[in-house]
Amino acid sequence: MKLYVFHTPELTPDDNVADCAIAIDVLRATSTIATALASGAEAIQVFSDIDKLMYESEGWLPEKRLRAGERGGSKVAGCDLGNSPLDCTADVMGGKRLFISTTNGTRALQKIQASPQVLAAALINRRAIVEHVVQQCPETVWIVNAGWEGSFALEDTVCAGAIAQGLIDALGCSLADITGNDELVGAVALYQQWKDNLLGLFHYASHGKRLLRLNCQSDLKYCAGLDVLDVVPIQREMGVLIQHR
Ligand code: 3SL
Repeated sequence: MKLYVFHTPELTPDDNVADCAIAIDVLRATSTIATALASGAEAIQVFSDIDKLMYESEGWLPEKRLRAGERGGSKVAGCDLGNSPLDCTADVMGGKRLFISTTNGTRALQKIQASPQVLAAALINRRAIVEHVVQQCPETVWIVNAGWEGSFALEDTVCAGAIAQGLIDALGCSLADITGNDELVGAVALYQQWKDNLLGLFHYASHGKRLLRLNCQSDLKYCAGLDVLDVVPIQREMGVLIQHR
């Protein structure tokens, strides 16, 4: 197995040759997606365009759908929810389809949507993702970070490193054995440096600081939790993720 990390959707090659592609947006889209599915959402449908989201979701009964929209960290007017994973409780999500559009996370998912296997990962479901990948044993795995508007993000990179380290441990191989590109080595080094203080790292991250300014301390704390949800969000059809069973 060879692992590659791409720091942003823009840096991800267009000719997708990965057997398995994993999107990461720790703050907060993939944390929200994992939480919504763990709380019983029927599926998550992702959009980069908010007008398209509104149009597509119109076709669903209001009691069967939820619309989540985020731009610049804040809720989009007209949506039921913003992008806080803490809003994704079982009583809110149960049996509903979540239509979601966020600034960067949903773009990362769209970038890899043509891959044979598409997963959404965050720190909170890291172990579940690692176990799933070990089971499938794909030859090539791309980890695509959402970043922030085309730039590197610490929180996504540390999560990529956490997944890589989890795979190294589970497969009993060396870093050299699974390294596909230099970014992967950097991500593992970042994880090794910060694994005991992931929340502390978020305080250095530009998007972590942005969310703190928006009073999202509890979201940061929740998203820094490692291996707390046993859920594997997997693409069932283009742009639609379900919980893998
Ligand atoms: O960029 C994104 O997709 C979001 O996850 C950003 S935020 O955390 O909701 O502000």
